[in-house]
Amino acid sequence: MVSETSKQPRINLDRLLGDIEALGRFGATDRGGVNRPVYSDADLGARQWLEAAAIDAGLGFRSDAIGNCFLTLAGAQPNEPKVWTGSHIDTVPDGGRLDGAYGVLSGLECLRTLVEVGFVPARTIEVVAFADEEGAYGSFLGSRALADGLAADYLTGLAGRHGEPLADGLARIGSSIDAVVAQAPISADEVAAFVELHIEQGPVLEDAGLDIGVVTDIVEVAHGFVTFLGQADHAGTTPMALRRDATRAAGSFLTGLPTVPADHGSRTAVSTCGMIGVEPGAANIVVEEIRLSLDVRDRAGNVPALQGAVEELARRSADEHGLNHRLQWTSLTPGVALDGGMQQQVADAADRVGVSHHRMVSGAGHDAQVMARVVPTGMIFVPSKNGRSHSPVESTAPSDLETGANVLLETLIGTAT
Ligand code: HGY
Ligand code: MN
Ligand code: MN
Repeated sequence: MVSETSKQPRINLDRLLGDIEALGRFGATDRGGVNRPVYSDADLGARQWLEAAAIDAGLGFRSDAIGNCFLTLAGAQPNEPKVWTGSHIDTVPDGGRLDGAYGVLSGLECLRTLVEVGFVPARTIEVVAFADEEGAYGSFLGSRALADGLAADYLTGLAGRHGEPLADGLARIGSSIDAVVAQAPISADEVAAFVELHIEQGPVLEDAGLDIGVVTDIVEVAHGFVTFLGQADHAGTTPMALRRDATRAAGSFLTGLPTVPADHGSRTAVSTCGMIGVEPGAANIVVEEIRLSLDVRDRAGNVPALQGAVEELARRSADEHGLNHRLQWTSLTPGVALDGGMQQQVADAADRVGVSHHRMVSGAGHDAQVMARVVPTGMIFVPSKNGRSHSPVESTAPSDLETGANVLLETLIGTAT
């Protein structure tokens, strides 16, 4: 569709809202959220839906060994480096319908609109749905396969949130670890630019009454686990003074964890424990092992200091109760400053759409911070209602969804011609 004022193509909001609704049905929960981990039945259904939607829009479709999907609008100069946009269609457990999906579906709607108005870009434009951004097996697995390549020994050690080996997940999409290892990362001359459209997932834009976030930096994210080691005993007969109850050390640790960012990080620093596992796991057994997940974040370069403080807190918490512990970091995704030229492309696109914009840091991790390692990368945010996300209440006003998709469309036209 072409806008009356600027004669520039504009997306069709009803179609985009319909796609968000349709994709949200794959893994829909009874709380109004979405549970769609990578390689799950819901994910397989979503992939098939996406392929059909791409073909129906007159686009090409392919997927790679790790399960990244690519929707393609061929350019007039097919040998020129491509322009990529995209995000992820996997979700956190009982997450929202927009986190990731909004960026992929807006990309689809942008390419559908370009086909509709007969606009042929010079460069081929592809929408990428990256696999396992949310880290059911390993954070940013799909984008890391494209940017860095993934080694066999790393992949064979990966398991899903419930222990299922990565090889089993890959088999569900007809792939294997060997196929992933054999897939070469992209070369610098394959892709000229990458831009990701995403909901902000925080309160900044809404509080400031702004339409668009032009992302300048994405935080560094470290994930890991600390396990406190006690001794299983009868919950009724074992005298309190003789118990080696792992929950006591975990209690001290969880009380201290929220103070680490303020004491050891910048204003952007955060930390949390999102997963707790207990063994043996019965009400009448003193806990032998308690395993806590770790998520610590801060501006690029600051996270190692936070990790040191967390390690010291774990040591102190175990010693205080005469218990042992083990702590293992499983990933550190470096923070990045996004390409200045791409930031300007996004800001200029927002000006052409006629909306306000604001440069800001992303406290959430994104595939964009992985792609930025190999491609000039930009990121566009739209406001989140009450700053909520990773929850069924996640939502963004349709007018804001439309604005973001049109700024993406203008950014793609600006970078692909
Ligand atoms: O954890 C994150 O920031 C993202 O949702 N994967
Ligand atoms: Mn997320
Ligand atoms: Mn996301």
